[in-house]
Amino acid sequence: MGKKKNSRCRVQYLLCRVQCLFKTQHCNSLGMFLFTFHFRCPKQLLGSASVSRIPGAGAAQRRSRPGSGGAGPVPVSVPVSVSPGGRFDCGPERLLARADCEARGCCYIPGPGPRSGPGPPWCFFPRGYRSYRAENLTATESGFSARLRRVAAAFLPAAVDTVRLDLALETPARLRFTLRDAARQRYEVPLATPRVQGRAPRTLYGLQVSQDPFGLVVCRQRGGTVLLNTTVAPLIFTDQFLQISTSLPSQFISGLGEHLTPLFLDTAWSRVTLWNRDMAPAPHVNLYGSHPFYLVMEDDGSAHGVFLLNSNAMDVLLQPSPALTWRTTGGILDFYIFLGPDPKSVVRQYLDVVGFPFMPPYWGLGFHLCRWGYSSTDITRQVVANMTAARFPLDVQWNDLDYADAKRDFTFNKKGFRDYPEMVRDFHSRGLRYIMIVDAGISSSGPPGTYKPYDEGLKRGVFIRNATGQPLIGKVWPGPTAFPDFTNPRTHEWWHDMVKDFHEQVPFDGMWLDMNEPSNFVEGSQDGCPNNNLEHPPYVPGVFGGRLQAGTICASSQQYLSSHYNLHSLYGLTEAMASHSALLRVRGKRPFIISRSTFAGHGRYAGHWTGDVGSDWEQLYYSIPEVLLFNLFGVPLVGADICGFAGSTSEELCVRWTQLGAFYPFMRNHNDHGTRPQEPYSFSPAAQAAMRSALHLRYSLLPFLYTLFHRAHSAGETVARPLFLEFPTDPNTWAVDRQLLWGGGLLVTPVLEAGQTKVRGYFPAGTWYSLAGVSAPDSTIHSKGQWILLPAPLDTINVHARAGHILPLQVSPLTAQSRSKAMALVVALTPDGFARGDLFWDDGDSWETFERGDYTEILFLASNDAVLSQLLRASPHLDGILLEAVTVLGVTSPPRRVLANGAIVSDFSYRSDTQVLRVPVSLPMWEQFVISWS
Ligand code: MIG
Repeated sequence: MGKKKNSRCRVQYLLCRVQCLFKTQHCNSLGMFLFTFHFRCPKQLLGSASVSRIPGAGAAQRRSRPGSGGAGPVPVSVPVSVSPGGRFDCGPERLLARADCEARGCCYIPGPGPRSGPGPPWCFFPRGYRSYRAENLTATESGFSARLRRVAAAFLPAAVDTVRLDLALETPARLRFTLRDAARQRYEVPLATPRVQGRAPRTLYGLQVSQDPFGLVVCRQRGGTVLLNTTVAPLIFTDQFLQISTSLPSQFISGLGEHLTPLFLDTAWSRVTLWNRDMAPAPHVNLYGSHPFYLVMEDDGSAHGVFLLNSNAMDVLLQPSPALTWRTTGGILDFYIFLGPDPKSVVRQYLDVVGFPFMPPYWGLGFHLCRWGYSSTDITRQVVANMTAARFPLDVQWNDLDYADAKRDFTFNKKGFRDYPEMVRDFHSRGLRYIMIVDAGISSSGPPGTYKPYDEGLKRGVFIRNATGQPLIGKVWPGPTAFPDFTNPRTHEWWHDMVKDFHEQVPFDGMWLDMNEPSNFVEGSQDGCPNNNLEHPPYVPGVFGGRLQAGTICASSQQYLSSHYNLHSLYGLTEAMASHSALLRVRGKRPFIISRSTFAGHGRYAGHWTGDVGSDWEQLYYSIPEVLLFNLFGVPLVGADICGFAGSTSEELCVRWTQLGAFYPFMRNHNDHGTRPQEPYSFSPAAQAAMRSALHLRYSLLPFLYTLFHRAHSAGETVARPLFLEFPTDPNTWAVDRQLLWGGGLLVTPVLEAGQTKVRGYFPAGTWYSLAGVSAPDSTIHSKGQWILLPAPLDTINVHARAGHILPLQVSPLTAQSRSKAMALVVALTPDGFARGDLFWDDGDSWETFERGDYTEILFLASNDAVLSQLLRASPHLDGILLEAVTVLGVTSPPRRVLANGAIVSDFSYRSDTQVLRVPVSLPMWEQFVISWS
């Protein structure tokens, strides 16, 4: 017995280098694969010098204990041992005692650290543990394929004997590989991804395949960095448990949302669980969305990304070696690897696969106001009146469940909301837009004939079914509810009809999709769930509540495309798709949708708010990494509830939150019922003034923000951007998540702590001009790449323009409606006098203006003491809009003469202490212009 285990811990590594198939260079750092290695259990090395490298292993004692397995000391030829930080758990589904562990052919070393919980596993795979052997490696049109034959006894049920590997060199920077059951069709995520013909030449990546045990290595052709190496642990492929591990080239890994985390994840034994869940944001739990995508910063500032296209409940484990393990409970393993090589390219390459973000209407970038508890139209109207009276910009007024009749979708209560349609029309006549909440669950308990959405839905068979084929009934706000199955095309038709009916009564402008994880107040259903292997899989990821049904519907309930077990985390995405097309058909304009639940690819259809965040300073901070991460996920229209949702805010917190919120791409103040009011007008005059100035700052920047959204929509860029995306070769920027950029040109440094009037921010090397905040003569920052302490009194948020950028602004706007007013430019010169920027402009509301070419695009360029505009594309939409002012930052010597289109400007002003040149002009924006100074 011991002998047998021994031999399994000493397996020959036979390697085949695939590059011989493709004539690519091999990765330098993988020279070791040219040799055949013997790997063995570290415990067999305990007699050797390596014992000191395994602290707390207590080797001598253990070897002397009878029946402890192992064949005694073995001569050590190759000192390859598994360091504690590099151990991969051999008992994923349960804790194993030594005997069970060794029966799996694994190694058992107690400690260091606890037996369960975070830390090195006591039972772990030896290097070279055989699970699958690659055979029939064959070149294909797009890459190669192989059959992986299972060579190990399975320790989890329903192991797949033959796995088919297909690898495609899709583009020079992107490869895809899938692992499927060779004998049987399995569930695959129904997300349309690019179809690629042929094989990309001259790829950035090199590949190696280890044949036995099977493993795949992806490295950079240039420099040889190993980006992916699945030979570190065995592949496991069973019906309901699929696992694959990889080394990571650095510990700087970001992504894998949605979670309450810093921007970069913790690789010291952390676990990230993906399974959409209605859950007030807290650390270490699965939240509303699933984005199985990560981005890693490599030592030299290169970046790569990995996307696992899989929608099943999963855990992703991170460990210090550093390494990562995917553990999913179904589907197939469908991986995309993005080689960048810079982090912006990684994001774009990811979005090439899941889709570029939708273009929001211009009004959607204004200020949104909401709360749970605006219990009548009178109160809602009063809120709007108060905003106007207090001179706060407001573009979109919202209502929560209060409007609905018995909390049912597509109804309104005829008491407090008797004049609901009139209220919405009144808002429209003042230039406001209106959005109301729509919950996922459809009330199912009324007598037939009393609630059309349910009656019609039943008739058309749109609801998710339970084991007996009946609509599954759970319980949400209206009481008993059925859940529309948005994977069924008929459901989309039905949803459209309901949206249309309601819109004919209440002309709303957008939809707020809540409770769509889907959330359920009873576990599974009113009748519980069947006892089967979908409800109780052999491995349950670390979901909050411990069971898949917790807070949602039965995993084994049936949807049109597959079981809910497979489709659960797609609920919000599919609802957003249905709502997007319904709104488009009903309104004929760009849809505006904010959804709580999300999945990869969501940004194509909708935005996201970060759910029930608490009104506290910690959550204020976490909102920055959340917003930045969703930008990496291709969901740029994102924001947290300003001033916090749950619990009562404080005046100071609400001021700081409004200042930061002015730089969320989606800016909404929303509040729970029963807590203190937090509309901007409900605070002291001083607090109101601070909030007003933050709002004005945002509104003046809307042309810039809108242009960034266009870049996101048309080119896969981010809007709110982490510093590392712009400065990847400055490692100081990587973990910065208490600041954010808008595009490449604007750096926001908010105060995130109570009682502070100063704030420290990191300024990458270069010149940064204070745009807002304290504009003293010395406020320009010439940074060598350093942390800088900035003054930040309560009425101030620090915002800096980056040298080299030109920002288009709106002059003193009060609503997004005032986009027809005048514009201005801020020109932030580099020390050698250069800057550039652009403006995208259309009617702000029509569908596919970019796609139809119905827009204006202007390039702004500054050099040689002049700034000029160049019309890249013209349309009538800018007609009548004048450029009123140009502010040039960094003009080092006083100009004597300023010309606008050749005419002398006599009333320019210049301050030599601030080096700011202000040029008042009156030039048509729709024509090219030149402004020069000398
Ligand atoms: O169970 O509609 O996240 O924004 O105000 C709570 C009431 C239901 C949760 C949403 C929140 C909303 C609330 N909803």
